Amino acid sequence: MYGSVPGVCGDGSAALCKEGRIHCFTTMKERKVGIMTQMFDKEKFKQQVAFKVKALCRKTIEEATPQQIFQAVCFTIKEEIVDEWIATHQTFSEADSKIVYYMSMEFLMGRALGNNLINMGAYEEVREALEELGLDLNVIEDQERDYALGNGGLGRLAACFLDSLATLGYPAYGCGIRYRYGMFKQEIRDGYQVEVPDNWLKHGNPFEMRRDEYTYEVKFGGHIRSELQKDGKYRYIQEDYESVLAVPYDLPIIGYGNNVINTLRIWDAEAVTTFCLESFDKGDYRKAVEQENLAKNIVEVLYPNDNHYAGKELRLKQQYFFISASVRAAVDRYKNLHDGDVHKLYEKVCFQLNDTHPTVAVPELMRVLIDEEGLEWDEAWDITTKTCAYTNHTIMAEALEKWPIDLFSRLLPRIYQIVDEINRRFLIEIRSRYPGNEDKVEKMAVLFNGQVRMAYLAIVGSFSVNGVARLHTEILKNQELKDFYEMMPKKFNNKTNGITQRRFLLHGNPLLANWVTEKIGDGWITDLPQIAKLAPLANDKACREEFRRIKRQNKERLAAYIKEHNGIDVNPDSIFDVQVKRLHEYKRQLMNIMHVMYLYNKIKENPELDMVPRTFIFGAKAAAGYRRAKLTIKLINSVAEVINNDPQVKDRIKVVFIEDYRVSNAEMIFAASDVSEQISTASKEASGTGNMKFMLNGAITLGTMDGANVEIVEEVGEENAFIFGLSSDEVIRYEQQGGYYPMEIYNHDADVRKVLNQMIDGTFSDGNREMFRELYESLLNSWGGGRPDCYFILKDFRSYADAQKRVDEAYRDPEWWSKAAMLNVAHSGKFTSDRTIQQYVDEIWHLEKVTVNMDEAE
Ligand code: 26W
Repeated sequence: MYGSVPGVCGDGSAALCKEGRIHCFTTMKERKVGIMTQMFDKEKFKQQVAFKVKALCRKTIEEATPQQIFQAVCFTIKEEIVDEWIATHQTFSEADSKIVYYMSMEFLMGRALGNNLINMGAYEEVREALEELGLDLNVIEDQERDYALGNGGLGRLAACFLDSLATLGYPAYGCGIRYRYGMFKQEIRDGYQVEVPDNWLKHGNPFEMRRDEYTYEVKFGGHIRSELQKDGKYRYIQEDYESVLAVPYDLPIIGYGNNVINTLRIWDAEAVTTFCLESFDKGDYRKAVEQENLAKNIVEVLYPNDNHYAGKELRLKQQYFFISASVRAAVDRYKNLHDGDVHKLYEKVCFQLNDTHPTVAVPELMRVLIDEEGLEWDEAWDITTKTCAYTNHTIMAEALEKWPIDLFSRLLPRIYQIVDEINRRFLIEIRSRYPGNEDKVEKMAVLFNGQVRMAYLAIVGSFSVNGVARLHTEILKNQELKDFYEMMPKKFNNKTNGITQRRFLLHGNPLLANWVTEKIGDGWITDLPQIAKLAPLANDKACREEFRRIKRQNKERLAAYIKEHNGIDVNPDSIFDVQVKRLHEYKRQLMNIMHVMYLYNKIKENPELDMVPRTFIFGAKAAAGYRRAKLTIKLINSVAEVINNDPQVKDRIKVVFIEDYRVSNAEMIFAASDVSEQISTASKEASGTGNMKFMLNGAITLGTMDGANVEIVEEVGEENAFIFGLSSDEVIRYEQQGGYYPMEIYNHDADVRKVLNQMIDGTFSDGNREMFRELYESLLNSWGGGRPDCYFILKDFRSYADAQKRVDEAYRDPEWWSKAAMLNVAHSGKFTSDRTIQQYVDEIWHLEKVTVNMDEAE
């Protein structure tokens, strides 16, 4: 659109595609061999950026703000890739490829520009081009807001999966919601978290493409009238409903070096009334306003709850809204390619449900097949259960979605009828399998106690149920979903999570990435297990020295960030001990800060205490309504305030809370870390993915045998990690016994007692004894019901402190430390999301790779 003005790019050497658009990359033919090897025309690129700045903002490069330059660069890139994007979809259609639709309420994408440039293979070239214009690519990248359309692990996993799917050349759509406000921005005021709205679309999103032509109407509420037709079948008609339009916006997901560009489709809501003024004509002004509000509200904001089900009606609306649109778009696309016949849908379509949040896909697909396509129940059920697959991401009981039937049926009357029928038929199955065993019916029914149990609906409606780490899947099979596993063992499988090395090493840690490439070539970028070639280098003194120098530089980069954002001086020679993740009791940030308090007490008792200087770094957002989590943030900041300003500490300990932890600063934090705190109560963390990002960047895990930590230790060897604490079996056994007595530990362990007492004696709260009382009580008494210390913080404390002591001792030997850190990098190969995706493809999705040939596109 912007580049088609003749004469702007000028000298005729640029590639000209059919529409006469001028590319900064030379001919299509050369591009065939992959974007990596194409020729980048720096001068053309610079001219394009200058032209865009002029066309978009009526400015010259010199006059433009960094934000305007950012926009211009992104629009230039978008034009560069649009042919591949079109060609990719043509290839899918021509090959009649099977497509996976990754259905997710969350996509935590982070920033797009840097990643897009990397995957196009143009990062260095663009950096140089901008430099010649007097611009710094880092500064331009910093103009971009994170796409924070997710909470934490589950959302970021979805983003990593999209990157891997495109890079491996598998046909995929991400389907989600275009929230107006994503994850809130966190500000720390007086040590407390304050949530500030994230207006991420303030400057627009240069990479997105609105696709009006694929709009759907989604209906809510009203009632269902059934009508007997001539052929003896019933027709179900929803009446007196409210509705909204779902309008898709597409974002390109660029594969690394392969011309494949997949799509993340996020749905926006618009009022129907702006199109159809009928309501106004009839004087039904109220309804028109209501529909307007419905549209506005539905996509207004991401629910900032992680691992906690709140049961809000609007959340269910969000779920059905994006699922109905996505399911119908997928079915329509299939029909267009298959003469309108949906009987073999499952051969070409798979819906992967990212946790239970998209589970209404099961009854929605049934509705489409029965009500719109005229299929019989059994046919529709066969297709649905061959199309849907479900991933479980948590065993935390409070995360389980159970919708009250009255709410569910009022909002989704037809969907509820279908769920009711699914349940009725499933109960028959249970009773025939377990005659006379009504206990089983209670335990497994989809509808029970006035609630719709979404996880059970997802299991019954899917052909695959997977956990996200080996231990997690075993716990699902043997505990949480035992009855289902017993009845349908073949559905259950494990897919240990992974992360994309393209963002979390290549982009986030350029120094280490370049060094790795220097040593072993660049094969690791698309084949991470090759990174094992580094292992022998861990025995080479010179290599270790180089590795240490890189870590040191990354620590300096983070230290500068901390200085700028927190005003705290940290010592890059200290151990950077980092816990960054959502704040949750089971993740035990409280145990970490209690250990810091314990160390502080040791220094106060013995001012000459010999310890390696340590910088304890935290980053965490707490759900806005999660009081105890927010109080933990306050405690961390209060402890920081006291320790950082106590001259007696002599800088042996620093505590830093990094404000607004998010994907973009995470990339820098992982690169600078020495110790990776993965200290969840065993059995509670389904997998964890931060643990993998730290490992890839050469931090050593200090952790419990939980989630994917188990597999990390298996890869790197227990001698290259610091493992402590109860095992998941032990935790589960205690839980079955009704817990343990933390008061015994309090009574017998003077160090622990002192730390606990300091929570209520005002040491860290200017004499205020009440401020942290809730935390104290949660550990020792049954504050607000429930068991005291149900996350076993006191139980694990000694073992944790011992492991921390081992860290201190080990760090004194830089040769040992850098060797172990290098071995962590070298053994991280398993944890690429490329491996995870390949397993999903082989065992669940059964997709074929495509190659996008740009020669043919011409
Ligand atoms: C309904 C409220 C709600 C919101 C989010 C319930 C549950 C969630 C997510 C399932 C929480 C989540 O992000 N789980 C994390 O998923 C990661 C990816 O698989 C795992 O690595 C983490 O261990 C798990 O906590």
